[in-house]
Formats: sequence, structure tokens, C-alpha cells
Amino acid sequence: MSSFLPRRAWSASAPLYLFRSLEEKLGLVALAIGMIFASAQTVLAHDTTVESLTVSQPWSRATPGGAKVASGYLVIRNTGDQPDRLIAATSGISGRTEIHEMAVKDGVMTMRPLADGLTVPAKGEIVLKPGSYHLMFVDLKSGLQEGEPFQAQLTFEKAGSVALTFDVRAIGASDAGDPAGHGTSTGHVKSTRH
Ligand SMILES: [Cu+2]
Repeated sequence: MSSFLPRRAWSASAPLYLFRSLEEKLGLVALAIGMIFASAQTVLAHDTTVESLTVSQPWSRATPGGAKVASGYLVIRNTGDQPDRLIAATSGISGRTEIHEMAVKDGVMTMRPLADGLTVPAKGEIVLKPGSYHLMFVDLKSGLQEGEPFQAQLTFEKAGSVALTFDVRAIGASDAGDPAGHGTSTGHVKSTRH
């Protein structure tokens, strides 16, 4: 770094040079730390990462009065070389939280708990969405209100546990919506409320 300096300038300013060098190093460290925090906060805005898994856009719907169940949706991406498995979920809003799949059987939408959890393929993703896989918050302690997020925790076989904040969208919302959170209410998704 100092090879371009004349020898005389180098020897005269050596202590200063060392000081500046140290200062420079500290500056770089501070910059690096700043960048780590900046990128972490960017990630936290929409995604939560644990090991090789990234969980995006956790959301749910407001519940009608008296409802005892609510669904949870999200996307899990796996950048790793090994599959992982979502094996459990918990939340303070419900007595228990199950992992469900939904399918059409004899023309009727049915759903069932997945006893073995849900595999997240290596270098792949799994989408929990209306009409498909979802979390089911069973025995709700109180109704979910639009715009009032809640916390839940997912547990993966390999990556361990991750805490998430679920956005609560309007009754009848069919997807996670745009980041500004403008609610859409469409009647046709009623049959896929779970
Ligand atoms: Cu369900």
C-alpha cells in the first residue's frame, strides 16, 4: 500500500502512517459491521433466514366473529444441498398449531394434518398458500383482526426454530398482498379459506 511513497516521506511519517493505517482498518471494520446490520435489516423487512432456509411473507386472514381456526401462509426457500422438514409450529394465538395440506377429494375441498410435517426440498422451495399447504391455528384464543400482526414459531428438523411475524390481511384476502398492505376482498376465495 505504501510502495508509491518516497522513502524519505515514509520514514518521516512512519508513526503517522501507522496511525492512519490503524484508523483505516478500524474504519473498514466499522463499515463492514454497518453493512452487515444494513443488510440484516433489509432482510428482516420481508424475510427471515435460519441456516439455509429463508421464510418469506408470513400472512393470515382476519377471522369472522366466533371463528376457532385461522390459517397461516408463507414461502420457505432452501438454498442448501440437503432437504429439511417443517416439523412443528406454535403460536400464542392458538391452543395448537398444525401443518395441513388441502386437496380436492370427490369434488370437495378437504384438508388433513401432515403427521410427518412438510419437506422443503434441497435447492427448492415450498409454498403454503390458500387451497394448498397451510398452517392451521386451532382453538383460537381470540379473533384475528386485519392489520394486527401476531407471532408464531416454526421448527425445522435441521435448521431449528425460527420466530415469525404474520401479517393479518382482510377476510377473503387471497394472497400476501403488496408491501403497502392494501387489502383486497374477493368473494370467490371463500371456499379456500383454509
Ligand atoms: Cu387446515
